[in-house]
Amino acid sequence: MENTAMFCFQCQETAGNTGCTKNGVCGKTAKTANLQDMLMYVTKTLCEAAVHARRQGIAVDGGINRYVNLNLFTTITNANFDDGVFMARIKQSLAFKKELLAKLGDVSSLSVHALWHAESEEEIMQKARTVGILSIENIDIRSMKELIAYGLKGLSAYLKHAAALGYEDENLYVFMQESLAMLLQDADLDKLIAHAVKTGEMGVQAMALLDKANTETFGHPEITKVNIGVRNRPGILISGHDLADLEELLEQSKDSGVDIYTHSEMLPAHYYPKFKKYAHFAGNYGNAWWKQTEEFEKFNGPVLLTTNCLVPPKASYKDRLFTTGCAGFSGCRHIAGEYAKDKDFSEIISLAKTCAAPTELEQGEIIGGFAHNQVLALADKVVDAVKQGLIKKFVVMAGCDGRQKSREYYADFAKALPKDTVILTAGCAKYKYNKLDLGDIGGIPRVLDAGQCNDCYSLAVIALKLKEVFGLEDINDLPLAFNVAWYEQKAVIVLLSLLYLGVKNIHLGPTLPAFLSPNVAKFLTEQFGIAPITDVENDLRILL
Ligand code: FSO
Ligand code: SF4
Repeated sequence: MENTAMFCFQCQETAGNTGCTKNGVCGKTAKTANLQDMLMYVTKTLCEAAVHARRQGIAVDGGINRYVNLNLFTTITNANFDDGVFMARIKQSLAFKKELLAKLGDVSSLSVHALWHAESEEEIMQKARTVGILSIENIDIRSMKELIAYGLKGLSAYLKHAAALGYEDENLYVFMQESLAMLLQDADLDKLIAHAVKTGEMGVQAMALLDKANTETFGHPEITKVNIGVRNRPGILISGHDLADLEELLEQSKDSGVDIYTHSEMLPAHYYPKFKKYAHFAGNYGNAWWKQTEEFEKFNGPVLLTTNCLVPPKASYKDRLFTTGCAGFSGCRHIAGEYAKDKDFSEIISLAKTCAAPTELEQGEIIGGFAHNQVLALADKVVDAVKQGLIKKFVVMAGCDGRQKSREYYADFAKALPKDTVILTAGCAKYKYNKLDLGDIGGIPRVLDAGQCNDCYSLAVIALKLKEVFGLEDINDLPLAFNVAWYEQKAVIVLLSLLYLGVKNIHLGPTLPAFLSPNVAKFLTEQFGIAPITDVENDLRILL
C-alpha cells in the first residue's frame, strides 16, 4: 500500500481528480478518513458474520440491519466529521459481530477478516492504516469494488429515510450485507460488473420504497410556489434530506413564535401537501449546500443538519449549528434519537427565540413539485405539446451542485438550451438554473423539479410512462437526453439505477469519477455510452 496519510476518492471534488491524500478537500482530516475506512472494513466483516448466521438459520436482528445501514450513511461525503462517532460505531459493530459469532456453531469457513477482533483504540487505529482503498492492488478490481461500495452508500441513505417513516424491506438489507461481505473476498471483473448492475436494480427498489414512504406519509408532491424571501420573526433553518425530522420539528415548534425555513435539499418538502398545513413553514432560504458558510451566517438563527451536505462550520455560527441522524461535527450539538419521534428539538426552539430574524437574501418565488403523480396528471398536456412540436426535447439535468467553478457549465447549458426544450431535474443540481426564469411552454414550466436526488425515481417513472404513451420499444427512443451532474455517493446509486433501467448515453460531469480506472471507464463508455461533458456548444450539438 502506498504510504499516504489517507486516501479517499469517493466524491467529485477529490484532489486533482485523483484522490485526497493529505486531508480532504471536503474538510475531512486524515484521521477521520482512516476511521471511515476502518468503519467500512469492520462493517464488511460484521456483514460476513451476518450472512453466515442467516445461512445457518440464525435470525439477524433488525437493529443490526439498521446499524449497518447507518454505518454506511455516516461515511458519505459531508455527512459526519466527528472522530468520536466513527470510533464508537467501529466498537459497537465489533461487539455486534462478537455476539453473532458466538451464536454460530462452526466458524471455520469464515475469512480471517470476519474473525478479526480488537478491543483497544490503538489496535483499531493501527489496523485502520492497512484496510483503506489502496490495499486493493489491482486498479480495475479496486475501481469496481469502490463503485459498488459507493452505490451501497447511496442505497443506505434512501433506506434510512424510508425506515425513518416505518418502511423497510428486509431483502434490501440482506442484499446490502451480502454485497459488503462479497467486497471482502477476491472477485473477478465480470462478477463485479454484474454486481454493479444488480446494485442499480436494488437502487430502483430502494427509491420506489422511499417514494412510497414519502407519498403515503406526506401525500403526492403537487405544483407549488415556494417563497424565497424572509418573514420578520426568528427562524430555524433545516437542511439535509430527512423529511421525518422536518415533520417532527414543525410539530414541536408550531406554537413557539418561530418560523421554519428549508435549505438546499430540504426545499422539496414544500411540495408535499402534509407540510402545507403548518402556517409557520415559511419558505426556502438560500441555495445549494456549498453556499452554507455564507448563508448560515446570515440566517442568524439555529440551523439543523439532518444529513449531508455539511461544510465544516465557521466560528460565527458553529454554536447555533445542530446535527442529527448521520450528520455530525465535533463541537456542534447533536440531537439524539433513532426515529424522529424520539427527538427533542426544544433546545433548538429555545435558542431560536433569542435570535434575530433571518437577513433577507432575495425575494420572490420558485416553482416545483413535478414528481411523477403531478406530471402524469398533466400527461395529456405534455403529450400534446410534444405532438405539436412545441416541446422538442426533454433534458434530464438532475444530480448535485458543488463549489467548483467548472459547474458554471450547468447554468450556461441551461441558458443556452433552445426554448422548445424542457429540463427535468431533481437533487441540488437545480440551484444552478432554478432562479433563471427560463419561462414556460404553453403553461408547462421549462424547469420541472421533481424533488430531492432520490426523486430521480420520479423522472424514471415519467420516462417509462412517456415511452408507453408514445408506443416506443426502448426508453432511448424518447426525445430525452441526460446531462447529469454528480458530487457524492447518492449520485452513484442513481447512476447505477439508470444503467439498470437501460438508459444509454448519459453525459456525466463536471468530471468523470476518479474512482473509475481507465479500463472501467472504457467499459462504461462502450457498454452504456457514458461520456464526460465537454463545452456547452459541443454538448448541445451532441445531446440535441
Ligand atoms: Fe445534494 Fe449533498 Fe441530494 Fe447529495 S445536498 S449533494 S447527491 O447530498 O444528496 O443532491
Ligand atoms: Fe476528498 Fe471527497 Fe473523500 Fe472528502 S469525500 S476526502 S473531498 S474524495
